Amino acid sequence: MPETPAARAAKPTFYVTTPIYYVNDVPHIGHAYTTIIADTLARYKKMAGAEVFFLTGTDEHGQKIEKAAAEKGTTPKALADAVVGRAQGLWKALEIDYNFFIRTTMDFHEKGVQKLFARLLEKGDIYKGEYKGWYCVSDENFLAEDVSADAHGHKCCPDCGKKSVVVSEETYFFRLSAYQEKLLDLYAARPDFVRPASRMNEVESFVRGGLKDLSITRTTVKWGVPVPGDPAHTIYVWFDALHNYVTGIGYDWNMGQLEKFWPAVHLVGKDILRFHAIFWPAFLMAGGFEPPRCVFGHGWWLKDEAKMSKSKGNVLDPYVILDAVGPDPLRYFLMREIPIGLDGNFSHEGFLHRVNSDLANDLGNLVHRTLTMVRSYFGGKIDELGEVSEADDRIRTAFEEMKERALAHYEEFAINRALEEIWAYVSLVNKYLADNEPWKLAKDPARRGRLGRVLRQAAAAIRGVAVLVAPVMPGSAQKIWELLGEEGSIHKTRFAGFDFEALAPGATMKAPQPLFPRVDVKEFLAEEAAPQPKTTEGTMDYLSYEEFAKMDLRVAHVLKAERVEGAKKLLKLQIDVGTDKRQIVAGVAETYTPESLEGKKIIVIVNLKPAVIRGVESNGMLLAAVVADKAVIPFIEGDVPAGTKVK
Ligand code: ME8
Repeated sequence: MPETPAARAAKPTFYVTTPIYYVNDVPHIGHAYTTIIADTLARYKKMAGAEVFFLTGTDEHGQKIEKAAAEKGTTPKALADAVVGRAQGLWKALEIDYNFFIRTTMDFHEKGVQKLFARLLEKGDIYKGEYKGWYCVSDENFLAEDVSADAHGHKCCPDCGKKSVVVSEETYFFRLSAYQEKLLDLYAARPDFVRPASRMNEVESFVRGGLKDLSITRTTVKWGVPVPGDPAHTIYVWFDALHNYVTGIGYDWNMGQLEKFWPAVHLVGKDILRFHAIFWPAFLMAGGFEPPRCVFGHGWWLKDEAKMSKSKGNVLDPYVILDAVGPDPLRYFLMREIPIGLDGNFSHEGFLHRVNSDLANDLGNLVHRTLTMVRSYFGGKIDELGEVSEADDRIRTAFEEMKERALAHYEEFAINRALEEIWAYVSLVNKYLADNEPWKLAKDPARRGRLGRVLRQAAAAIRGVAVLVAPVMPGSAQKIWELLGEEGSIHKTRFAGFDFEALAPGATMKAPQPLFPRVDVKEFLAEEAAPQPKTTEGTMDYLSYEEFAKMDLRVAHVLKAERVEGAKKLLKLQIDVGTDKRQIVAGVAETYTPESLEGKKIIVIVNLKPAVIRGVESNGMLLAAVVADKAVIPFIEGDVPAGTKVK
């Protein structure tokens, strides 16, 4: 039953998944993290020669979504459609190259889940009974029996802290208790089934503690897959969701593909490790499938030392960073900063420091300097190559050695360590240039061959670096590839046959372009604090009229305007909105002086939640068009009183 190392080696395929994300809200940096890890590993595996399938998607059923939709005054399906558009737009912006995006509302998935449910029912792994227990709606999970009640007899969810509710209902159970020994056998046979190793112990001791049968249907939830033959029950969202990993790759519609790629590597946050390392292999064994290849439980990104989560409201919108610096710096930072498995605290200062020092200074400068010299001394094409010195040789052998170590780290999912190795090598190449002083060699025509050799060696090293960072920074790696005069896609390169010496013979290197512009920390932070327009490009995020009508737009008269200290882009405005006078902060200082706004009539959303921006309170937001990062305000002409509604 467990996959043997020999079977694994004989199967040059790699199937990687992310959790399917809930659609109760739009994805944040935490979701982006898992998805970027999966994309990096998928890209790495392709370049390592494997055939890869990468699945991601959305988890659209259950009480949580039902409730979120009701609160937003919409239907679960409409909410899901809108969030899916946002998620797909974000993955595109982050250059995530998945093979399939599964939605649990897809017809074939629902049918597949029903079929598997029916199979287990027939086998006796699912049976009907009565359940009474405490249930956390937010986490879609029953509380363990040992969770104690508070003074009023209420139980709170140990994971999210929210009050749970008592649920009593007729339900179908999955016979989880029958899988306790089989799971323990699996863990014993495959110590790397759960990674990192510390998490394996946690899972194993939970299972040793005893497994109870699991309630897997609800009569209280309407928004779910109906139990086949008993539609008063819907299938529990986790039973439904976990099966996406088999339906998404072919169960019941492309069995050949499923067989070819299964078992999968599941990347999940540590919050949902138990579902994946205990329930899921038990469901799979019951259904006659092999258990997953491995379940990797990664750590959390924290903000201000608390887990970034939608329910806590401390999430970071990836678009703020994407709009400022593009996808690769964010991908690099998330992959470099912490080992997969540990938690990390996200700070913008930390992020910008990495972008400026590792990307702009170390790699960006190396590429820039080298290409500038190739351009100015050789017109882009090195026409004379002197003898290879010991130092030149060292640059090549150091690359080969580094490559072996970096690839071994990638193979172990230690992406941060692979990047550390690559950056140590970037420093070595920078030092090589400093030691060999090509700018001095260029002054002596007799040393032209030596000059050519040094620059060519630096360019070959850069090419090698680009290939090794391609899984993490796909766009930048491609750019470097082309600047060096290479054609085609760098992603088609295979690590195994990669030849350091094979730098496009005779190709013309291009003039350098800024790869990773330095970011001004102060300016970025001021910008980040300003209310951000959400990018919805490429999505169909329709608003209902009711949603639009919730916005209270009014004509406001600007009474006074002044600059916000330390923030280049912000102005503080005192405005009259008819019902009251109030203060707003607006990112318009680059197009308007404070004086030019006084006495003007503008349009303001007056019922926007108040916010503190750079320490200044803001009670509303003005409307403006943003052209090349500059705000242009539509002023209202004529005699329009303050407070007039804009519809
Ligand atoms: O749990 N740091 O969906 P979800 C790192 N639908 N990763 C984070 C994170 C953070 N602060 N916050 C979220 C669900 N994540 C279920 C999954 S799978 C069959 C069903 C990531 O939208 C991390 O991967 O709550 C975590 O496991 C996942 O988002 C949870 O996403």
